[in-house]
Amino acid sequence: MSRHIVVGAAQLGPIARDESREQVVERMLALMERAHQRGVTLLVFPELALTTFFPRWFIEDEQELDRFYEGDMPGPATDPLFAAAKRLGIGFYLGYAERVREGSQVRRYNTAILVNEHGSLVGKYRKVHLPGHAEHEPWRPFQHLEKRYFAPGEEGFGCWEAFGGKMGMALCNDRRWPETYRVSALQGVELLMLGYNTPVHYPPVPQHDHLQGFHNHLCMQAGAYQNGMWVVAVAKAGREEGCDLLGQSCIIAPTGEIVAMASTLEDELIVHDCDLERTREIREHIFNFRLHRRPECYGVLVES
Ligand code: ING
Repeated sequence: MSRHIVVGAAQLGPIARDESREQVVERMLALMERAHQRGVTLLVFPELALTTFFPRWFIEDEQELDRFYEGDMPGPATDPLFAAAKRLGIGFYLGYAERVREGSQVRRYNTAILVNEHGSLVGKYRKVHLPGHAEHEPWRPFQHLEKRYFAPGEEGFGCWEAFGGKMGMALCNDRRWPETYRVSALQGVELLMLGYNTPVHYPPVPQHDHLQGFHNHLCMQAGAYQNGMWVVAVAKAGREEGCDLLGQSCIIAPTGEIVAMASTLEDELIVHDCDLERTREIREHIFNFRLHRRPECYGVLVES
């Protein structure tokens, strides 16, 4: 028995600070059309896919900062994505900066949504692990102000029935934390999708710069194997506003094998026919949680 889903990873090259959402959506629609020609039914876009990675700057002007957030989803610029999803029968994951009014408060999140092949919103995820810092640190060649520009997601990791299976979502730094995969797998997630914007240069520890590609795949291959799940990881890549972002978007099988990987730092589509039933090879054997897992020994994991 197999349960196939043809998945596409739609890597995006650099997005300029002054590039309009309409221009970016045009690029995404071109990738969606190509994905359609290849039989894709689920297309994964990067984190913060509609704009340049603005946390690299210290932006004091509130209005200037707000330019990078979406108030409505879908909104005028993203409606064409939802319409294309419906027309082509392709669902998608989209990462974006969300601005939402909660009572009298305005809250800002690093968010991803899952839209099904009918163009309907299936789920929303708000980034749990925010990296970087909250105050301006002028010593850095560029900032990483996610702790300033976003509130951490409070709902944690979810599981959504769609595309004939159980789907999970994460964002960027989440992929470095083993809890992301385990919490998702314990809810039954068979395919975890995530977008990332990863500067190759990491100012606090520059001696690790040459390891960024290794660490990127190490975390996700381990997470996939140890939890018997597919992982689809999609970069915003290339030299964006003078900052080199890691590429190497990939699709990883529950065995931990990379079955497809991008080879450019541009807009690039990679595709793989994922059999969701293959999660059973791992979950019914080596990592059979019911038979082998010892939660009574792991208490320290959930102490703060
Ligand atoms: N970016 C980076 C990431 O976790 C980072 C932050 C870069 C951490 C390099 C460690 C090394 O991939 C985001 N957006 O989380």
